Amino acid sequence: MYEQVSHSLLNEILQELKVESGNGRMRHFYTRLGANFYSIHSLFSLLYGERPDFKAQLRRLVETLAARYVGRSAALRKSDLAREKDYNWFLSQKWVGMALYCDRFAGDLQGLRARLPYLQELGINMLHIMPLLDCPPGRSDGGYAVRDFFRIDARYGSTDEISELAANLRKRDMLLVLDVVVNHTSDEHQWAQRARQGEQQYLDYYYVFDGREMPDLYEETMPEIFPLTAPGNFTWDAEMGKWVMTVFNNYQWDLNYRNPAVLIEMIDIILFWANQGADILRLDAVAFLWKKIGTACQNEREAHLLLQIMKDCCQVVAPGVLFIAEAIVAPSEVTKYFGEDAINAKECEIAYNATLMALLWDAVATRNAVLLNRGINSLPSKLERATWLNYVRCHDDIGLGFDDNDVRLAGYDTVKHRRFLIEYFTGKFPGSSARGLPFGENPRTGDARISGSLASLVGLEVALENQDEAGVDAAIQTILLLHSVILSFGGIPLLYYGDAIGMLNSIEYLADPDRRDDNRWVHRSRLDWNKAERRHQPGTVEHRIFNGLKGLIARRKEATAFADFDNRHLLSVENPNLMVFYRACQQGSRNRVLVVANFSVTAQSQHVGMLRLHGFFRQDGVRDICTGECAVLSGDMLHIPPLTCCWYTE
Ligand code: OTU
Repeated sequence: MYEQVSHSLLNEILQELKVESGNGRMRHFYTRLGANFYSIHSLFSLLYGERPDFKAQLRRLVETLAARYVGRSAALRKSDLAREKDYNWFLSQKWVGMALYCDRFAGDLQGLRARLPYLQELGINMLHIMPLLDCPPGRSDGGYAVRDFFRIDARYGSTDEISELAANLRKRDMLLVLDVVVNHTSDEHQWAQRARQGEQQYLDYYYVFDGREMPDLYEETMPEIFPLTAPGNFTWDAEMGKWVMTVFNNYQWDLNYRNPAVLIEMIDIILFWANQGADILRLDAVAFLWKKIGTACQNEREAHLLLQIMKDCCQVVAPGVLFIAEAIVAPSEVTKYFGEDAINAKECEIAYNATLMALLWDAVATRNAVLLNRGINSLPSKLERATWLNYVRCHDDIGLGFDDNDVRLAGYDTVKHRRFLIEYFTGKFPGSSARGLPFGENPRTGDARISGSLASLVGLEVALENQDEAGVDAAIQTILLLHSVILSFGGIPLLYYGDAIGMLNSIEYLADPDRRDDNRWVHRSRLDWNKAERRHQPGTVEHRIFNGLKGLIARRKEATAFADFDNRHLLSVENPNLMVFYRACQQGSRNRVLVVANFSVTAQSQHVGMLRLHGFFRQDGVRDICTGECAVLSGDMLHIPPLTCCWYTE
């Protein structure tokens, strides 16, 4: 019944819009719209059904989709069709990503294009360029305070160069990932400017209030994201004479998705970038999309409904394009961004695995895998056609977002353990050689996160300063160990640009008044290409890291068991320093890979009895994929060198 209503409404809208259904060019559009409209209509009704302009808004949405479909190039449409057939294409082990800043890595887009061979040398075939859109110079939050969603910042080049780059990448069989900042705009965006001038249409794009009554109600339950630099969640705008919701920095105005016009604008923006040739879009801060008094204003059901509409609309216009959910939220919440009660992702196909990231850092500090194993065990399973983005470091800080219950079960006091981690990574804990900085310390709650480059956090900076060779070795081993885990865990590994050559912290940002209060810039330094050149000189730190990673990446791509078909089996072993899991090939049990990671700084042994139970070590033992040698056994004990992760095959 409802489906019929949906269907006739769609026909009515199409007639009003006078888009000819007989038009051959629009054939796939109609098929896909027909297939997705029931869902789009239901979701749109749930969110906006009470509004008198409901039908007009829905019509506007369909019109937007039709216009963007018309604008999609023949090449991209062809790729859509191919990916619709090979719909699990992104679960393959062949993909390995890197996130980088265009300017910090290569100056501008031309420079970036010239550096693609460097990425290919390492084996990278998925390129996430950090946000490129036009932002006000000083107040940009590293690109996340967008002033114009349709124009890239002139410093990088022209907007056309993006589609050229995308086409170039396609020829190299590389994927392009771009950001869409869906939660907020810069206060200099024209919507914000027009709101300031009192235009009601644009005041309705944001959460704007005359007095403190509503902001105070919201504040009762909203946490602070940047408590030191941007306390509270509202900013007084003197020009407007009103309070505006600014969850992140005070110049980032939160969009109000209670207004369907905002959703339609954002879908239009998403499809615009899909049409520029992006293969994957990273949707920033998706947990924050819906605000409700009396809640933390994160992970609300409506935020999920919004993402579902965005996905459905993308299925209609650009079905080959995937979404990454950037939702740095509790483990129990994060898998919901794939969509619940489904097989295929109905929100985002890919989600940042912040849980694994934080757990890996816990293992580095504690030198054991106790919490890591617990945390992985309680990571809710994901949908079949969905995958993780596994990373060690990214442009943001490290949040210690473990499940408190897991922390307790691991035998720690939740408060004391987090304090230990902060002390460890800021180098205050006795014996720690980490050089991180506390980020977002909240004096009220005692919370803090951590900034710092991978190399500095694992002690490379300190070891180099002290000319401590063993320390250098341990730091390099740790870098390779962590990457070895994200390359074998299941999902798409995402490297962070400086990490492949061991870039240290850079304090350059302190000289820039616009950046000095945000210490995340300590790990967003300019890539030192002289240093990168040393990757070709055997014996250098750069060579050891780069070459090590390059080998791991190549081996990953060969191991079909590493494709992500929910084929990871975590094994419980007696040795608390080890994480042990195996990956089984989708077809049959042959070709399995056993992953054994030792987080201790000393060699560890593990009885192979249990591994035998799982069919490993049947006869002569197993072969190490990376070295080609057999596993080191003495009697029935398997030996794993310190800070090492081995990939064994039968
Ligand atoms: C994201 O961050 C971006 O990655 C940050 O670089 C931006 O500053 C922020 O959004 C605002 O656009 O929203 O869902 O430091 O982990 O703010 C999580 C905390 C986010 C970040 C968090 C994150």
